[in-house]
Amino acid sequence: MIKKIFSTLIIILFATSIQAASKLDTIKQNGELRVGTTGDWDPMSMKDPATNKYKGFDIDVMRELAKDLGVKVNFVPAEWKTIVAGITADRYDISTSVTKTPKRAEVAGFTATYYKYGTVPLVLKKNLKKFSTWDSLNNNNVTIATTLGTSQEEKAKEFFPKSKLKSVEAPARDFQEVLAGRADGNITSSTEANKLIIKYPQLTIVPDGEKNPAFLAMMVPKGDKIWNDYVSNWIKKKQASGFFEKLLAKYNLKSL
Ligand code: KH2
Repeated sequence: MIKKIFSTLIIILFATSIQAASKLDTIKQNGELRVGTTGDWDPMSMKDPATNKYKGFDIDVMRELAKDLGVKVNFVPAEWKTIVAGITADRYDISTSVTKTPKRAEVAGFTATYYKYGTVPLVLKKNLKKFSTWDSLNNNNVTIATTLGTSQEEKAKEFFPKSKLKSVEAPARDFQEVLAGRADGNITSSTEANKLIIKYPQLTIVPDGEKNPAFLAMMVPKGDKIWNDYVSNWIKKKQASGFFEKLLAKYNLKSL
């Protein structure tokens, strides 16, 4: 009996040590880098519905990473509400950038960061008098729209504890609720807000300043230090060589 328990223990130990091998090895062996991406985040990851091809800042980053690894890149469709689960369930080796949040950090690893943004509220221009500050949106007769599974959904609870929160599921988006009058406001990155107010002139940014400086990074499996170090060092090397600077300019993004 004791012998049996002992040999089972040895087998378990052996099996876990095999599992602990780095993704870096499997990626090289398979000749493929599997990248989870949502394809709905302008300008980070955008899927062209006509061709089903991905493009964007993070797509260029991942193509370059795969090129430097000497492997081909395979973009795996992901959704915001399950993007973290895709990492823990090994559906992909890495994700395109997401906002670093404490909740995500509990189960996934974050690489070095390469982009920072601030958060702003969007409201209808015709309501600007009523909603001219962050504070004016924190009220029990106010509805704030969020998109399920995003960092904005996490943050809205903190910013607007008194307000009603309404979460919609992508491809539906929070700002569409504001446009349709079903919500009074939503929050998003200043980068996206500046694009949206051009596309939808009915919308405006609440002129009360940015909050919540947030950092973007790729997600990798939590325990895999070798793979995380590899990608993080690659990011630093590419920052030093000017690769990121050029790419930020290509997509009209501010540098870190
Ligand atoms: S985050 C990304 O990592 N966004 O901050 C959120 O959760 C991206 C704002 C869903 C595309 C649709 C744009 C929400």
